[in-house]
Amino acid sequence: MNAPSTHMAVCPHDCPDTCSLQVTVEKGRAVRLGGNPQHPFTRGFLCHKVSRYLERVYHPERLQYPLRRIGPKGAGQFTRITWDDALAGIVARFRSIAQSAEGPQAILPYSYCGTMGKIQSQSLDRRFFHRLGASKLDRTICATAGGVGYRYTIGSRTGMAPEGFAESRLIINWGSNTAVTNSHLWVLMHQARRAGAQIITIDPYRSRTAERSDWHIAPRVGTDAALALGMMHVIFRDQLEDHDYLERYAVGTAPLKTRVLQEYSPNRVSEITGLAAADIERLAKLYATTRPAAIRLNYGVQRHAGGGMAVRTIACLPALVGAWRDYGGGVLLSTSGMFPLDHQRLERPDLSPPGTRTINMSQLAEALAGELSGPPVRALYVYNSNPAVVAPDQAKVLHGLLRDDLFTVVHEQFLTDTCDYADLVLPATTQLEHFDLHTTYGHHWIQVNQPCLAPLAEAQSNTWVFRQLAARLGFEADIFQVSDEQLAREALWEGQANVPAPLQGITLARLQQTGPARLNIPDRYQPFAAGHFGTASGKCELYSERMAADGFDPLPVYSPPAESPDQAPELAARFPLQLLSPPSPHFLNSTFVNIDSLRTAAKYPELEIHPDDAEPRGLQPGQLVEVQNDRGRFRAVAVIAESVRPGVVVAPGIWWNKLSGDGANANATTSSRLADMGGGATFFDCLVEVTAVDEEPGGTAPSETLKTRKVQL
Ligand SMILES: Nc1nc2c(c(=O)[nH]1)N[C@H]1C(S)=C(S)[C@@H](COP(=O)(O)OP(=O)(O)OC[C@H]3O[C@@H](n4cnc5c(=O)[nH]c(N)nc54)[C@H](O)[C@@H]3O)O[C@H]1N2
Ligand SMILES: Nc1nc2c(c(=O)[nH]1)N[C@H]1C(S)=C(S)[C@@H](COP(=O)(O)OP(=O)(O)OC[C@H]3O[C@@H](n4cnc5c(=O)[nH]c(N)nc54)[C@H](O)[C@@H]3O)O[C@H]1N2
Ligand SMILES: [Mo]
Repeated sequence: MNAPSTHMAVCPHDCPDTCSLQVTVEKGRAVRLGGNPQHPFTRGFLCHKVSRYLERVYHPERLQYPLRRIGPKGAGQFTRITWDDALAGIVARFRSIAQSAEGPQAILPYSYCGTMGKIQSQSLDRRFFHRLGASKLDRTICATAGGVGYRYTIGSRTGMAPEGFAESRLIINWGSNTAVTNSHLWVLMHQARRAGAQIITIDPYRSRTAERSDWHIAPRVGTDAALALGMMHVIFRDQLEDHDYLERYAVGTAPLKTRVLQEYSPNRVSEITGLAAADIERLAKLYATTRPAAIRLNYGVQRHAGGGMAVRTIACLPALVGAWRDYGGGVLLSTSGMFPLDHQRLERPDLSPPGTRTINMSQLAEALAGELSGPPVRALYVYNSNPAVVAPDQAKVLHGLLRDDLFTVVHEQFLTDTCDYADLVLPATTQLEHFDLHTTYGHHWIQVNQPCLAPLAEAQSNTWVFRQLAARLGFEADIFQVSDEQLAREALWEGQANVPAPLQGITLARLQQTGPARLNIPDRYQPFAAGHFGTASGKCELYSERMAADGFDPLPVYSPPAESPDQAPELAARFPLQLLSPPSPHFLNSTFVNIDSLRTAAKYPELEIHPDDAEPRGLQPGQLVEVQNDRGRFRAVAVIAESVRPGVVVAPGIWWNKLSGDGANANATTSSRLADMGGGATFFDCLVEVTAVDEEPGGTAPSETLKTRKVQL
């Protein structure tokens, strides 16, 4: 019993890599955690965050007991209570709201991907809120704009095989910080580079990926569609297109050709993007004449008012040059659409009463302010998310969370900023303490996570809580008193006759016995080498009837950002800088900010600014600055560098408010405006001004306070 044992687990975090983990447990305690060398894609190495996962599991500030608020909202003052009291309190409040005139839709679940595991993020929780009749949550904060845009062109959420990148000769990271956010794919890109491939990165910011690429192209923020259309112009003008591929497998070539030849000359695109016309020419020619040519298309492109259209447009490029014909060619946005789990059975959307409203999670600010249609939100149940920190228009979100007539429950591993506003805080298990089933959005493997530790103190898993609440509300035992393992079997279609082909033969028992399993797809997976797109026409839709029916331009077009000097000159006169706030390499969204070793590595909230913008503002390196617009303000330490285009500033995140200067992070300035498609968030479409903060004479300089700020919980 006391001999060390080794267990297989899965990294739960929101990242395309979904690494396979190996954990050594000795006397009930995890003593080592590393990558599983047997996993063919994640191959035994971990990022520097997750290799410190045990610092999270055994952190002295892990939540251990349910807590009830005793101070004002936002103050984070709590007293310990029992689970019985906590559950009874939730049930009483949910019941009284459901029975009131406002009804159960006044209850709003709020969750995202604190864990990506299907069971702890997307199973009994969904059943519970559906059965309760609560408002539904549209989970738009990350990927929906691009998801919808991509589907218009391609017809599914499928793309080239990630392994194929090792054989590419030209690789474009388009709005993708691959070296940081998808490190196992980056390794394959380097394998290709050693074999002679060129790596290009398109990003207004010299990210770590851009720094390590052969060519960094830095367009103006939110102008990617124009760049892609300029490439198409050159390709058609110089007859570099793949006629045969287009003829067989695409629709709309002729109108697209006419549009790009007439409207998107390199000179016009140069004006929009700020790139030299010669660079646009060179990029187009390289892309059209190098095979295989791969595009890693990621989130940087999507988080703008025109983000959906940008993704839809870039996704047309491989068809133009026939890149899909090659293994190692095409575009990869996400592999998430390749795992056909039985979501209907798992989530039971049929339990939700017809006509139940849906609230867009990117508009939490509006929802809490009572600005959306339907009853006001009276109760908020947060799990797997930290909205006080990650949601846009933060001041308004926090204002809503302060409402005394709002009943807020937060299920968490740590006392996050969101917890500070809760009426009840519930302690959550970590990945080593609960069961889960994992698909992924970055490769083709499915895995099971077996718990190897007993839950810490009174921590409980998400599904445990929903089972308890369901029982107390008298919900059907056959739907709710179901084990995590049984839920996994249901997700895998076990016992059903019509198992989708990619999942045939993949059972929970097999995953438990033999570890990660690859979907049943060909070894050298090439989805569109010979057409077979998922669109209505079965072809790559350069022209899309569906888009026309949905009120969009049916052809690719440049759809500008909402907040840019070109688009909003009056706003830009007051707030002339475009703010990007992508994740810091040391954090995973807001997860890990409270891990001392990682926060020390990230130092303090920084703002990278170009010397041409720093100089007229009188900024010195290392100086404390305030970043602001009409929505709010936050503080950071200035880093003056040519790592950003003039006119662009970058604040890596996502810092906890209470571990930042003045208690706010970059989301104090971001807007809850939605993208053109999928109701997506527009974090990177944000104009701000930056000013120096005077250091206090005599006292500790504010920048020093910010730099030395420690966890104060
Ligand atoms: N280490 C780490 N890894 C992560 C995460 C993390 O927090 N930390 N988060 C995970 C999650 S949830 C996600 S969604 C993914 C995100 O993965 P990525 O999309 O790779 O990450 P981002 O850093 O959000 O955006 C990528 C780049 O887009 C750039 N960008 C911003 N605006 C534009 C634009 O208009 N055009 C172009 N071309 N580029 C632009 C940004 O400067 C940034 O460098 O990463 C996942 N992996
Ligand atoms: N300014 C700006 N804002 C952004 C972004 C950006 O790039 N810039 N990125 C956006 C993107 S892409 C995303 S995906 C979102 C991410 O937003 P979130 O999904 O909210 O991600 P995290 O900040 O990592 O918070 C997840 C929380 O879940 C908790 N958790 C982990 N496991 C469990 C569990 O098993 N049970 C429970 N109950 N809790 C658990 C963690 O402790 C953590 O506090 O942020 C968005 N916000
Ligand atoms: Mo995300």
